Amino acid sequence: MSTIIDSGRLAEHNAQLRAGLNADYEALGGMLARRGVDIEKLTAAAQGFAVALPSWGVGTGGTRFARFPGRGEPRNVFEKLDDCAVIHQLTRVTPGVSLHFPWDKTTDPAALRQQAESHGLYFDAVNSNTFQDQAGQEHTYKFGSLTAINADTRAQAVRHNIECIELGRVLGSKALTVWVGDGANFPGQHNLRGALERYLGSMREIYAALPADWLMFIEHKLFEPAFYATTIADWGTSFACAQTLGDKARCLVDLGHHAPNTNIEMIVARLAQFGKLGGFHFNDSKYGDDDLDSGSINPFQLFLVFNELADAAERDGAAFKPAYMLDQSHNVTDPIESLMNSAVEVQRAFVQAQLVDRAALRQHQEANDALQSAQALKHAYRTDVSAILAMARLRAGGAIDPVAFYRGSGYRDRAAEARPARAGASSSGIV
Ligand SMILES: [Mn+2]
Repeated sequence: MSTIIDSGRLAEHNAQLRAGLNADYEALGGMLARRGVDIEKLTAAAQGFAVALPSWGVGTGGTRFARFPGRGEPRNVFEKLDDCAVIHQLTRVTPGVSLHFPWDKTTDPAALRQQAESHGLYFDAVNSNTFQDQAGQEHTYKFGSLTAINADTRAQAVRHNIECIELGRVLGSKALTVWVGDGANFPGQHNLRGALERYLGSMREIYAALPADWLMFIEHKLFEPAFYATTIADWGTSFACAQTLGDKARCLVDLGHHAPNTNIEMIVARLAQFGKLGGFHFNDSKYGDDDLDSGSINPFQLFLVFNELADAAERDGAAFKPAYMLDQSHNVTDPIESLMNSAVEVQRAFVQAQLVDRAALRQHQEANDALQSAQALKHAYRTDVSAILAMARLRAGGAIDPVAFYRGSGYRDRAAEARPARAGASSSGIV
C-alpha cells in the first residue's frame, strides 16, 4: 500500500505520545472492568468500524453567498483520493470513499480504482447529480429532473443515473444514492401527487438497471432548493417510495435534512424496524441543512442515533449493515482536519453506544423507571472513550493524534505547491 504520510515521522509521533496513551488506556480499562466491560472488546469494535468519506468534502465548501477557497485544494478526483488517503492513513476509520458524478467523472475509471486500492481505499455508494445543469446537457433541470413535466428531461435524468451505476460497477461500488432537489417554490406550481408519480416512474427505470448485488439509497430533504414543497421531503415519503420500488431500495438519513428538533433517532428506529434503513450522511446542524462537522453541535443526538443502531444490531444481527458516510461542507476549516475529526466523532458515538448496559436498560424500561432509563444512556454517553479510539488508531497503524500529526507533516504546504489555484477548479458541493 502506498503511503503519502511519512511512516518514520508517524512512528516518532506515536512514540512521543505512547506512554501517556498507555496510562490513560489502563485507567479507563480499570474503570470499565468495574462496570463489567472488557476494554479490549470495545477497542476491537472501534477497529472494525468504518465511515466513508465524501469526495466532495475534501475541497473547501461554500454557502449560497460565497466560497472562500483554501490552499492546495484538490483539482480532480485523483487528487481528492490522495487527500482521502491521508485521512484514512491517520485515522484508520475511513477506508471508503463516496464519489459524486459528474463532478468525479473520469475517462479511466479502472485507473481510479487502481489508485484507490493502492491507498487501501474502496468506493462506497456513488451519487448522481441532477440538481444542476452540466455542460453540454440538452435539457435543463430548472423545473425538475426525475419529476420534470417534460418526458425528455426525465429520460435524460434517468440516463445519468444509469451511467452512474455503470461507472460504479467498474469502480467496485455496490450502491447508488439518489437525491433530487425537485419540488415547487409556489403553492399550485406542482400537482403534488403528480410530481411523486413521475418520480416513481423515473425511479422504476433506474431501479431496473441495478445489478443484483446493488442497493439504491433514497435521500430525503425537507427543503432547499425547493422552498414550498420538495417532492422527497421526509422519511415517510422516502419509505413509501422504497417500499414501492422493491427490496433493493432503502432510505438514507442525512442528519441535516430535517426540521429543527426532529427526533431523528426515532426515524432511525422506524426505518430499522421495517428493514428500510439504507444508510447515513453524517453531519451536524443548528438551524437547517448546515452541513457542519459531525458531533460539533449536538453530539448527544449522534450518540442517540448510534444507540438505536446498537439496538437494531442486537435484534437483527449481521443482516443489519447500514452504510455510514460523512456529508459535510467545510467553509472555515482545513477539510482534511474537519473530516479526520468528524470521522473520529462518529466512531466515538458508535463506541459510546456499545457501552450502554442493554440488560439494565430493559429492566428500567420494564419497571417504568424513566429516570434510571435515561441515566443508563447518560452513563454511557458521559464516558470518555478517547483512549479507546486512540489505541484503535495506533494498533491499526494510524496516528494517536491525527490533527496534531497532520499539522506538523507539511502536507497542506506541499499540496499548495503541487496544486496551484486555478479558476473553476474542484467542484465542492453542498448536498
Ligand atoms: Mn447528503
